Amino acid sequence: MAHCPRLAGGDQFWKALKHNKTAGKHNCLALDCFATIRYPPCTMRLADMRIHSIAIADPPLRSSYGLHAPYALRTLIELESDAGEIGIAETYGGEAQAKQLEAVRAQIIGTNPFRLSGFLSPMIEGQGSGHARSQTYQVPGENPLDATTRTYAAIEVACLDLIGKTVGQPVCDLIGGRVRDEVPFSAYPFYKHEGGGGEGEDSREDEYGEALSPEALVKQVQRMIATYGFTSVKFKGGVLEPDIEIETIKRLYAALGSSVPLRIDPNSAWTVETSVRVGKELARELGRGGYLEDPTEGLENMAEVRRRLVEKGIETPLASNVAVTSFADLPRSIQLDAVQIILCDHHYWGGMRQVQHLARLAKTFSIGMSMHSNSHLGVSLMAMAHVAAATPHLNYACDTHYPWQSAEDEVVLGGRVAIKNGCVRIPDKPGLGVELDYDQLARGRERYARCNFRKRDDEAEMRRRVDPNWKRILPRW
Ligand code: GKR
Ligand code: MG
Repeated sequence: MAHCPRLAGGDQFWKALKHNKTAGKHNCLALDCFATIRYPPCTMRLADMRIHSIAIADPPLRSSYGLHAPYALRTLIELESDAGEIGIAETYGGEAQAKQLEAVRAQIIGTNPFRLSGFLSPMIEGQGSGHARSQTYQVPGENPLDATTRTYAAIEVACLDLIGKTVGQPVCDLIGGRVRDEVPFSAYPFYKHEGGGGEGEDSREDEYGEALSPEALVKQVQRMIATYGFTSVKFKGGVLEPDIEIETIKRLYAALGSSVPLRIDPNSAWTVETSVRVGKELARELGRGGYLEDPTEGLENMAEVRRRLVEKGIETPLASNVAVTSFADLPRSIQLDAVQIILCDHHYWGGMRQVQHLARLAKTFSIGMSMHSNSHLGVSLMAMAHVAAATPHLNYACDTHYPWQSAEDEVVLGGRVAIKNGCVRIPDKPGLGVELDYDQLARGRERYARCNFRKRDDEAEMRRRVDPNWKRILPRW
């Protein structure tokens, strides 16, 4: 598999090193000395791509988009090199995503994974910007305008995993080197209906129970913290009357104390007026490392909320993963001071290196960085952890839906990735540090084949399960 002396290891490597020393080039074994050894070009090629559409049980979580279906859809991809090494990635699911990946097969097979991002670079920006491109009206993963960035990102992660496994380095160290070994994530409570996800005999245990009141929400968070040790909380609002959500945050603050940063994210459900009112009423609770995420729709409205809060002496930052979803959104957002924290996400920003570029820009303009998530398994969690580990300017704990998924659905060999003290540790292994469990993957594929879902549609699910007349209205309050 290895085409250079160092990769080949053993005799070839030591001979090359000895030769260099004899030639007077080096007299020590430091790793950087290897750079001057002349390597034959790497001839690794991608021999195969396998695309696995899977369904994973998902509890009935609520947001302003509607209701989560009993199954969330994900796609796992495997890129196999001509030497039989396999790189993996996880991304959004359903029919459209699988087709997008299938469509680039011909461009990928036979190419060198070290150079792949160059070949595919026209895909990296996606199309358009602003409302049409945003996640204001479309749930993440379903907007056709970022289809190419999502597809590119999945290929990039699988290539990096493959390269990491080939050269024996963790992905975070390939993309610039880690600045942290442990990546902090925050608890991600949702109002939810009864049920643990899945259907019929394939139903999951309802670990957290129904939570449709401030009291129940606080219990949900306490349970999550007891299990995972999270030290910050991102609460999904935009579901109940704003006064109930204000009450929920106040109770969380009373229960957890001022040292636990709190965030609320109603996914654009509020008017400017309501957003300003919530910002004022929660000035203390959302301070100290917390934030107000996408309270209202669009950059202009966000800027107006910011201006009116600052006028009142309230500095709570506004965060976004809804209004700012591409590089093309940055100039306007910066000009208006609409968003003070961007939630990055390699899955739709065009991969890990685009997230690193974004972080550099954010730092230049004194914008904070956090990370967004959607329902996902361990392969995505590890990719998120690797890019977070190698992004110095990521100054808020990342989101993760991981506590909402169950061991029965995990496709990582050895089971679920551990979250301890609220953190994911970068494993001392090459690539992403995880492998696929092929039996579990097959179960995920069977579930996909059995279930009727082929795209995420929270609005339809809300009508099916809760209220036949429900419509997403923005702003609702
Ligand atoms: O899982 O329902 C959900 C969330 O609302 C999700 O779709 C959002 O993308 O987590 C997200 C967010 O921060 O906006
Ligand atoms: Mg959000």
